[in-house]
Amino acid sequence: MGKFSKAIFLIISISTLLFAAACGGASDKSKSSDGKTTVKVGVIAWLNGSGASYGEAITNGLKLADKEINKEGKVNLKLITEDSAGKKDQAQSAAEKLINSEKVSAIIGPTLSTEMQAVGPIADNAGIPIIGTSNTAKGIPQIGDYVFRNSIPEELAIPASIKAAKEKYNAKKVAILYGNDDVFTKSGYDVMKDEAKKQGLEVTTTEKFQQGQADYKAQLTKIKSTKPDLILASALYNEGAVIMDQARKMGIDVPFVGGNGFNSPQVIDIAGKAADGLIVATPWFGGKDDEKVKKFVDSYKKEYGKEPDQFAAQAYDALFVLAEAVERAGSDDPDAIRDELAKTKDFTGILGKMSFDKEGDIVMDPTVLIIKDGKFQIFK
Ligand code: 1QQ
Repeated sequence: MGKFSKAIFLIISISTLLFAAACGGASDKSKSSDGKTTVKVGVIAWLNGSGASYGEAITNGLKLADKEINKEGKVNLKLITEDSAGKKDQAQSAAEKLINSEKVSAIIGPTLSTEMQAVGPIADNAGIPIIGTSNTAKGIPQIGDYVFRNSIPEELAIPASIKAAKEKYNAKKVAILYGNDDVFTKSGYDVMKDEAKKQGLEVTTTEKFQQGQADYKAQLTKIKSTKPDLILASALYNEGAVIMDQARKMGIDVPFVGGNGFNSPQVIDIAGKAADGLIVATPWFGGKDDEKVKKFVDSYKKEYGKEPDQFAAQAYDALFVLAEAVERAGSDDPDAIRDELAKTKDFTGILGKMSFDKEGDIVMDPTVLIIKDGKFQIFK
């Protein structure tokens, strides 16, 4: 090689090296042998304890979505799941492990708003996008730019169900009952209180309870004496179902309006007939005449031997939203994935059509359902 060609050779080699470095190791590593972008996704779910059915539905929905995405899609998502047991501290340690040791590029979860209030800031500070699929308290996506959710906030759901119940039963007076030691149940209460006022409903009494409480007779006796037309209750399914059971046994037969925590088939499993008359608003209705919904319900039943609930459906859609963002990003870079997630618009999943607003919150209309004859049905 002459001096000139040596110099050219050197320039070409250096530029090749510089180009490779600029492309970054992350995106190269993120391509599997079949050319698909491969991304590690952390999952934090409540899998043990009194609310384990929430986490079971969520992880079932995610596993089903993951199978379909990896089989048909253009990306490969590897789920790494951690149990939070519905506890803030455990959710926090799970997030730290997923971010620092597992080096995930995105997180789905955690289940409770109480947990997300602790985990959201950790993910946000680390620059890891996180999608809540079941958090409905106020202020969740506002935690930071990396925090999203595809669950309908209580601020949207509760006004819809109170309005429908008020109109149907010509209600004038409501009693309110809520858990005062959980971010979601308290947030639901705030909405119930404001909404009752807005809709001109008189609040006859406001009663509180704690998570894990077994006996609600004191609160229910008080409520019964005030003769409300409706009971607005903000509870997780375990407490909610016991409340309904005890209320019916005490001869309280007015309808209940509940928030997101009540929207679980567990309420029917635990309370049986006593769950009839519970009204909730939700983005999910499994009886919808829609090809995507039918296919999902069929595959879910085949895989897990039971009907999917709202928690399974929201988790399922969330993973597809993430998969599309990863596909557009074309890499496992968390910043690129976040930016693409933020652009999600008119995504059509089994919940219907959804977009993220500029804060990362869901834009979607809820459907009002009632439990009748032991089944969630459209409230008419
Ligand atoms: C929240 C909720 C719960 C009902 C999730 C299980 O909506 O904590 O925000």
